[in-house]
Amino acid sequence: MAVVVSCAVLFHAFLFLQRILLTLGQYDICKSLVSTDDGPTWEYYACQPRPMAMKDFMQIRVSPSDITCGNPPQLFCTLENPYLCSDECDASTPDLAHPPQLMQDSEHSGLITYWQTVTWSRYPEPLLANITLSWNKSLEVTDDIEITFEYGRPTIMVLEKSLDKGRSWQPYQFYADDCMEAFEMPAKWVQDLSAANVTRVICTERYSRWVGSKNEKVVRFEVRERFAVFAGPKLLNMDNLYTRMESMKGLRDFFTFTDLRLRLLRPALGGTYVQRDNLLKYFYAISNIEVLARCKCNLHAGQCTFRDGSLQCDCEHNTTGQDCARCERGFKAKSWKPGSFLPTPTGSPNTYCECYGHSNRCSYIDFINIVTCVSCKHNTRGQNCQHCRLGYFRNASAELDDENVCIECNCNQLGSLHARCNETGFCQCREGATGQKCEDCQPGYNWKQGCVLNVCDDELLLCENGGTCLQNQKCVCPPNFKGVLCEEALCEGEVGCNGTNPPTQCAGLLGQLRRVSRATGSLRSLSPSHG
Ligand SMILES: *[C@@H]1O[C@H](CO)[C@@H](O)[C@H](O)[C@H]1NC(C)=O
Ligand SMILES: *[C@@H]1O[C@H](CO)[C@@H](O)[C@H](O)[C@H]1NC(C)=O
Ligand SMILES: *[C@@H]1O[C@H](CO)[C@@H](O)[C@H](O)[C@H]1NC(C)=O
Ligand SMILES: *[C@@H]1O[C@H](CO)[C@@H](O)[C@H](O)[C@H]1NC(C)=O
Ligand SMILES: *[C@@H]1O[C@H](CO)[C@@H](O)[C@H](O)[C@H]1NC(C)=O
Ligand SMILES: *[C@@H]1O[C@H](CO)[C@@H](O)[C@H](O)[C@H]1NC(C)=O
Ligand SMILES: *[C@@H]1O[C@H](CO)[C@@H](O)[C@H](O)[C@H]1NC(C)=O
Ligand SMILES: [Ca+2]
Repeated sequence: MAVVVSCAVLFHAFLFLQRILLTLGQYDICKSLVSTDDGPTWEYYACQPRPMAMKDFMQIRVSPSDITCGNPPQLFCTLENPYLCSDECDASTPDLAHPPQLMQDSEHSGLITYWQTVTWSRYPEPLLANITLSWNKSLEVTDDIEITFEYGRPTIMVLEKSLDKGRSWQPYQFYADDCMEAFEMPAKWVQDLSAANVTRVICTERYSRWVGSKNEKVVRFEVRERFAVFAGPKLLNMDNLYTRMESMKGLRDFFTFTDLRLRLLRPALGGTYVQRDNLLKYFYAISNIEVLARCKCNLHAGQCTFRDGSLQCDCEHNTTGQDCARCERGFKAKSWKPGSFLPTPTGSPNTYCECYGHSNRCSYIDFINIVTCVSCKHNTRGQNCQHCRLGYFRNASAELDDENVCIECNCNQLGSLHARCNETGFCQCREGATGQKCEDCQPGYNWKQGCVLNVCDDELLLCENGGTCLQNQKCVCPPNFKGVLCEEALCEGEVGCNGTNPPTQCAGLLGQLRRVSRATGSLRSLSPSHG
């Protein structure tokens, strides 16, 4: 027995720990001081406030106005004790009153306290009640919404939500003991939802069938099971969920609301038909409404506080407003954007339009986990359009969001190796070329569709024996000489030769030596001695 108990304790400790882990550790800081070569600077991240028990901040309204029991005082009984109708609801006696605020009190004493309605004495007119929960603030639900019913759960009800502080409403989930009969909808289980239909509004019979009023008191809106579609059954892969939140249209909004409304349409019946002879056992009673959620701050705040009667994000990243949905005064020039869960794990604040105004489209690349700008304009490129395209360099005196930030390298096609240049606009030159754009030639070279090594010139590579240098490329030799520098006498057999062969051979060698030294620069000191 002792073993069983400790296992149970361990198991609950584990569940508790897992709940904590789920809610902590991710996207909880907005910025941090990091050291760089230029000294410490702020780095900014996507951030969101911790989840809170939102029942502490909700405004409850019930309608119709005379639905709460006790005015005038009345008797009621229960489904499990239908003939002992001696319990009393009396609004004027604190111990016997069941006002709406008992749905959100904290029950420290261990005593269950609950709101209770009048009984169904007007049957067959339906017993209808609306409970509206308002926060005057966008919230993002982080855990199951749990509504605890005393004396049995309703056989028909609808949970609705509003995203605009009650101006418009939409159904969130339908609940009935027979979905077809009540709503003409097939009964579904949240477990059956897949990635493709996780935001589908379903009707469930799971919380409406009679199992005894003590056994199952809770009606749930299943948030964790929906998260699990992406994060796995133990919600360990939250990164995947956050990634989907970013990329899947409507997913974040599905978990967002400013108000909730419970429309109670038919009370618990005890598993049978309505018994007209004892209507005092039909009513609604709710002891608790648990809503674990965080303030929606568009990933621009790590804290949310209750000020001036409503929750407000403590905005960072130069944003402001209740949901950090605007730029702070003085930051209007940069258009506002929500932060992004991506790239994981820190996300990005998107403080500046992250493409520096060179693109207005971003896309998420799944397999390398980055958000990147699409179709950067103004000759920019890169994840944030923060670099210059190939063949352009950064204008050092222009801001990154300037249209003129990238200047064309303009490298001379013939003089340079490629179109790229360095940060100051210098191109990489081919052999012999020089200048910022490689449009000039080094000494010893001359421009001829690029810089070409001189064959002859007026300084070192002189044409010999009276030859003349033609455009540095060719010695035009007198009739009886040949060779690159006209250094070889033209011998027609043995006849024409007058015994000067040895010296001309020597001159030919010298010419070759000079050319080699021009090219390498290493033998330069040899040449002038013979010049
Ligand atoms: C509950 O709210 C719905 C939607 O606004 C409304 O049509 C209905 O009359 C309300 N019911 C009660 C009992 O107030
Ligand atoms: C709701 O919140 C807004 C923004 O903080 C505030 O201006 C307004 O007065 C609040 N309304 C109510 C009814 O509290
Ligand atoms: C959701 O999709 C799955 C399969 O992708 C299907 O089995 C299930 O019935 C769908 N649920 C609803 C409510 O449409
Ligand atoms: C907010 O503005 C201040 C002052 O101009 C600036 O130093 C800071 O970097 C901005 N914060 C972000 C996240 O851009
Ligand atoms: C560099 O940027 C400055 C500031 O925008 C601009 O005045 C200048 O003309 C730009 N230089 C070039 C070469 O485009
Ligand atoms: C660019 O290249 C030129 C020439 O090689 C050099 O003088 C300059 O320092 C280089 N600039 C940078 C930023 O590397
Ligand atoms: C030998 O060559 C020189 C010039 O290179 C010339 O002046 C001389 O007449 C030539 N002698 C003979 C025998 O051909
Ligand atoms: Ca209570």
